[in-house]
Amino acid sequence: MKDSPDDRIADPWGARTPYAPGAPWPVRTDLHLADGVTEDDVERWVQSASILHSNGDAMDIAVREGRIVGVRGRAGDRVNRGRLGPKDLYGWQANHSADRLTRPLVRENGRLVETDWGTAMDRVAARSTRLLDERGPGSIAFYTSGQLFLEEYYTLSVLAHAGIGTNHLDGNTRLCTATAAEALKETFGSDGQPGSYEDIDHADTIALFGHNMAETQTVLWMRMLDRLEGSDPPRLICVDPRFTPVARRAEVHLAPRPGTNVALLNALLHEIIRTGRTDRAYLEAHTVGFEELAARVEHCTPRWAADICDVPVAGIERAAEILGTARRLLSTVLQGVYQSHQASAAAVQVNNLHLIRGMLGRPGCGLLQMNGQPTAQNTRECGADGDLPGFRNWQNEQHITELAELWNVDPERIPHYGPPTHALQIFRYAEQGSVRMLWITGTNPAVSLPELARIRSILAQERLFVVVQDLFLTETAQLADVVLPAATWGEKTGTFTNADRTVHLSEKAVEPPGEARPDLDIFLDYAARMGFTDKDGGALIGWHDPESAFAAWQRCSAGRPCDYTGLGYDKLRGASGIQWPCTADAPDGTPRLYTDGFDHAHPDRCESYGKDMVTGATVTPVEYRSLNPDGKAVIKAAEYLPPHEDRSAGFPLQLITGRTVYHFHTRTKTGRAPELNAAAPDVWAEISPAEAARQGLADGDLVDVTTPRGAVRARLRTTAIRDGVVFVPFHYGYWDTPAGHRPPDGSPGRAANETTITDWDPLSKQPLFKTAAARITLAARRGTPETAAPTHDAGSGT
Ligand SMILES: Nc1nc2c(c(=O)[nH]1)N[C@H]1C(S)=C(S)[C@@H](COP(=O)(O)OP(=O)(O)OC[C@H]3O[C@@H](n4cnc5c(=O)[nH]c(N)nc54)[C@H](O)[C@@H]3O)O[C@H]1N2
Ligand SMILES: Nc1nc2c(c(=O)[nH]1)N[C@H]1C(S)=C(S)[C@@H](COP(=O)(O)OP(=O)(O)OC[C@H]3O[C@@H](n4cnc5c(=O)[nH]c(N)nc54)[C@H](O)[C@@H]3O)O[C@H]1N2
Ligand SMILES: [Mo]
Repeated sequence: MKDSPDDRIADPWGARTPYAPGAPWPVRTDLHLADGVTEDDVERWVQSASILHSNGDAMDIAVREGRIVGVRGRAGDRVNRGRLGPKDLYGWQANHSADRLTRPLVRENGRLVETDWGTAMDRVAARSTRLLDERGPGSIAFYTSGQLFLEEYYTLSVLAHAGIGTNHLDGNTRLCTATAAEALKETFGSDGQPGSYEDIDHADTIALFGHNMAETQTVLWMRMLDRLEGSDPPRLICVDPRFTPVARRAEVHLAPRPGTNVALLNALLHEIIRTGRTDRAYLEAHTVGFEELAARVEHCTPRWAADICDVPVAGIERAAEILGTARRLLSTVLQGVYQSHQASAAAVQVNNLHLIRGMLGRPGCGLLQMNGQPTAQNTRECGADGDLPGFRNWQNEQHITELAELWNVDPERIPHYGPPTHALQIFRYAEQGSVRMLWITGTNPAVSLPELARIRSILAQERLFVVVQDLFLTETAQLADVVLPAATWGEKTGTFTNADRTVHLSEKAVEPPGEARPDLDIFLDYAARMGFTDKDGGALIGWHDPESAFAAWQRCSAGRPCDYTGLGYDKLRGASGIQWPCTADAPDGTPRLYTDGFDHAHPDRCESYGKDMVTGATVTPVEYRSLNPDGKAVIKAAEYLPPHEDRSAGFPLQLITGRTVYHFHTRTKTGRAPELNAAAPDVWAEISPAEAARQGLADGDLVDVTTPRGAVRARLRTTAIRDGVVFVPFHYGYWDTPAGHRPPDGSPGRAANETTITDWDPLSKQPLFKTAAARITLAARRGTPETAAPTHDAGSGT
């Protein structure tokens, strides 16, 4: 069928195509073209995939007269079978936005002025050289993205690790899926998604933990809706303090107090063990650590958890019954788990749930420790998140030797004296003065990091040389010393990998605006200017375009869990994306990992020896080898610990932040797409009607949401959410306010991160965007003139 996108703002998921268990998901081809353009007018369709979430929805870009004029889902692709979500149907319009950066900018006498590429890149190279001479490699840091292409990350990773020789390289993936990676490493020894989207077709039970899939992976949710409306539908469990669209379809919805996931999960594990619903043979053959888990959750009864989480005992028992009797269980985990104080501990308990029930490696038995950003998987596998490329282990000398041979450098040149520096620590070093140059690519930390007043003051320091590579003059770019205009999706070629390991090729469809250049070209230019060499004096980076960069990466991935050696651009030009590992032995890719044991967890192969579940201290190689000599899955128990920031008389509420279906992050793209912008033009705050009554507030009032760090001024919406919890979307920065930038600190802002805390999960180092103590106060009654709104026009939202 074909779906007309006329009302995909009002109905983000479009028409249903129900199907039965085990049947293929029917095709539905979604299409959206600019006003007045018909399919006959399109001159070329250029292959690509979605860049506005991690689902990897394959699409063709419609081109006419050198411009993008629309998109169409690819019917043959395994991921979406032709479907697209609202952001993808409309978001491409941002490519042609009139305010794209078209020339490099440099700071002169305090102001950013246009210049040519040579001048801008010379400045970056000269500063790098001077810092290397005067202060050494530890004075240079890179903060990148989950939105560039694989070829770009690998190049950046090699130039940072072996060219500069710094350990200060991380991605905004730290804010996003660091916990997914960590949880997979803790349990399976290595990153790498066990499951497949096809598990949705087979599952009889689906559980979503802190994942508002309906709004954040709309096409995956369409697949679930089609199962729910077909014959023999799966049973759905949702764990989320809000009554999200997912919760509304769930058979059991548990709405815990934010920050209590570990207590809830321990109670579910307790019940499954108590009722004898474990798979003893599977545990025996494939795991270590079960006895400790059983002992640790012994006291975690549903009644115990009900008090902590404030959910009904019967609800926990019901969920445990469903999970305990499932025959094909699929679970997904995302930010409601990852962005809290026990993020890794909780995510690991979901892994444990699958292990004790033997629910892995078979159709329908899927575990999706989800990604968020489109190319976050590649940031991780290429080592642009600080870890070493190819999921190599910084504590394993053999892995370092492999990289050193591959790059033809001395092993000592690759920093591996300690764990990679995580993003918030990089900013801390910049604050303290040991980091003197920070190169930011494809991320907007002046809106997306916690505690924005602090981030702004760090970036604004005179002594810190800030390079920002972006499409627009973002809130972050405004604070830079050099701004490099980048080409983006549709304007450059490269590959990327979605949350279920599906690799797609995205081809260049149109020219970038003005002098904007692909990120790969910028990194290669920098490497050439810096003259990075290998130990024989040859060029460290010997590739020159996307395809040769991909080939270099294939060599690096060989023999590792994320083996790309069987792939190639030509192969990826076929009907569908392909799941890694893809090798000569598995030329069509690999639907599921761990169909036959957990060999990536072997002490010689594993990416990590694991961490302490409370402190995050690293386990030593010797300890790991004695715990898990044969490479089995590791069951790790965790004690529940309360959230770090307590509510108090002054801050009686819990603040959680997150997303709406219509916007992507700091809205640099979706805010420039008219349909999406109109659907959610300004920030709002959600509390329950009962909570509003308690606070003397009403729907539509203008309120300030205040924490010990700062305040956000927003329109109040009363919605179905736990009493005592306030939700604020984090999308709204300042670029589209009348002033275009944040006015001086002190007044309430518009960005949720004015209020969030500098604090992180001890294992994954992912910041805590989902638990802070807050209060909500009236700024102006609905309908009164807004004299008190200094920072922006607070529209009513929708
Ligand atoms: N429309 C849209 N889609 C996106 C994105 C986007 O910006 N917009 N971004 C992409 C990216 S990078 C990411 S990372 C993903 C994120 O996708 P999600 O994780 O689905 O999105 P969030 O809204 O951040 O958080 C999910 C849910 O966590 C719940 N939650 C809060 N606290 C708790 C808690 O203590 N326990 C539990 N169980 N739940 C809690 C919130 O109520 C919220 O509904 O989305 C991707 N897709
Ligand atoms: N309070 C709160 N804060 C959060 C979250 C939350 O739930 N609550 N979620 C966190 C999560 S999960 C994430 S992923 C982050 C996202 O936070 P950010 O990564 O900061 O958000 P984006 O707006 O996606 O920023 C991407 C930037 O890259 C630019 N860009 C796009 N394509 C390209 C390209 O090809 N090349 C280059 N050079 N630039 C490009 C865009 O214009 C944009 O400025 O936010 C985190 N912050
Ligand atoms: Mo994310």
